[in-house]
Amino acid sequence: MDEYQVIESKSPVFYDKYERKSELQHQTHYCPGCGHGVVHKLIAEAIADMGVQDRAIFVSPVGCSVFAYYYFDMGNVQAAHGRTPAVATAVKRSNPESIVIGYQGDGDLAAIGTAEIIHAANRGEKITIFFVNNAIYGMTGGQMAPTTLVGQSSTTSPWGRRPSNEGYPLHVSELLSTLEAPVYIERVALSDNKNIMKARKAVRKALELQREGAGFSFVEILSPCPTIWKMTPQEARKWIEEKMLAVFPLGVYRDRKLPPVADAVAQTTVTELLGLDRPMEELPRPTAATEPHPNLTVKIAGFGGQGVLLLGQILAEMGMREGREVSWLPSYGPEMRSGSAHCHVCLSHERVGSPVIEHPDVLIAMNELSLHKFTKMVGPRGAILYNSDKLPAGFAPAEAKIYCVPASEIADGLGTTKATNMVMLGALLELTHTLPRETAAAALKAKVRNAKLLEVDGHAIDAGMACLHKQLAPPADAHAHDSELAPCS
Ligand SMILES: Cc1ncc(C[n+]2csc(CCOP(=O)(O)OP(=O)(O)O)c2C)c(N)n1
Ligand code: SF4
Repeated sequence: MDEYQVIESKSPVFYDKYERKSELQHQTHYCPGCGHGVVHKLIAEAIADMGVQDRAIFVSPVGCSVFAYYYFDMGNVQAAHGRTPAVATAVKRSNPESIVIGYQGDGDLAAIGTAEIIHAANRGEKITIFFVNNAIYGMTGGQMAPTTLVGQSSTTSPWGRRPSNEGYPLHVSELLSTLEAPVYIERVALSDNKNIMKARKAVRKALELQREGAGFSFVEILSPCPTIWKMTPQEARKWIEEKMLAVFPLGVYRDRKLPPVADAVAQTTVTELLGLDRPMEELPRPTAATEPHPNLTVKIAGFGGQGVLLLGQILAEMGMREGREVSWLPSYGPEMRSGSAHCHVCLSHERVGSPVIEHPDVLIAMNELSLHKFTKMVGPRGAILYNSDKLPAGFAPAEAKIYCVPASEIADGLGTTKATNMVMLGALLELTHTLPRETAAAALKAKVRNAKLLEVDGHAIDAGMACLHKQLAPPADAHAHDSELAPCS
């Protein structure tokens, strides 16, 4: 009778087949002897034993472990380089019941992602980060990492790392343990079986703390990269023991159940932030008055000081008051005055997919430059409101209909050119009939403190409406029509 039986099994947390390549469905893409495979196994076993596979979400990095989502049969998100802690934060705060695992290499976490890890740890995000430190950039062929040892050569430090030129190795566990919020930080190593068992324990502990809702937990794992280190798997493990442990001492750097200062205010979830925790009936719905009106996209362009951005804000505010989905996307140059400024406003009955507008329904061109620059964006069914009484000489005919509204002049006549944008608002309201005049008054009242200016703004809106009205419905006697206000095209 056999004294022992060989059992080959795989954690149920891994997919049965790895679909990455048709001919490689039973093996990972990792090199023989690579630590990533071992860490994956430790995480998968812990998740299975804890019975949390259904609510576990893995956020993979950019690096050799970028394909982790081919292996873990759980929720998967692949973050941009270094952004795992930020993505994991969003995932956790959107799904507070989930177990969120961030997984990062040392290039990903300690170089391009330094800010993300520090701030996620400092906020005490209730996530777990596994930091696989192999002292090098593996995926890209062996460039120096922040954790590369002094004297260790890499493709970008072939002479060996010199502190005077490349600085010292970054000690991430020590660095994070200076912060108040983290509850658990430990450094472990995959140098031999005894240490792998310690790593196994640490992985479990970190995940268990998260399950208990404790706070930010972090495990740094010193891990072999035989390929880039140009060693056999055995030599690589030995190198960890002989070289890395001296620089990166193993041990527990933080171990507590809760952050030191008990805070009565719970972390804000994404659901709360977006107000989605209210019953559906309480969410703003389009009113009957606005329902028949179509969606509207507007681009407003001019120079700083013309109230371009404010006009966009007021439009968006009006849309919100009418129960529309809205977006307002400003863009302006570095100059406070006279630089170019424009904004995009969407007023929609559905969720706004993108705040960027390629072909606005209406372009409000507050100056000649904007007219020249943006006219081509407006299609044949669109319209342009141009701040002048006539088109510039030699202006090529446009596909869209252009209405000349001498808004600055009208506003000046009312006492201040500050109201130019409100003349344009009036013209827009008359042109589109998308939003009621009264809503403009209400939105303005909330924004403009100065009573005198508020009054002028009201007159300006009316004047803009009247100006457009004349152009839209010319009198029966065309000869009696005031040529000054005729449509430009
Ligand atoms: C924005 C951006 N910058 C740089 C890269 C190139 N790049 C890909 S992976 C990587 C570093 C990988 O090293 P590490 O995080 O240590 O992971 P390992 O491959 O060693 O597991 C770099 C610099 C990239 N993909 N994207
Ligand atoms: S290059 Fe290094 S880190 Fe990447 S898979 Fe190979 S051994 Fe692992």
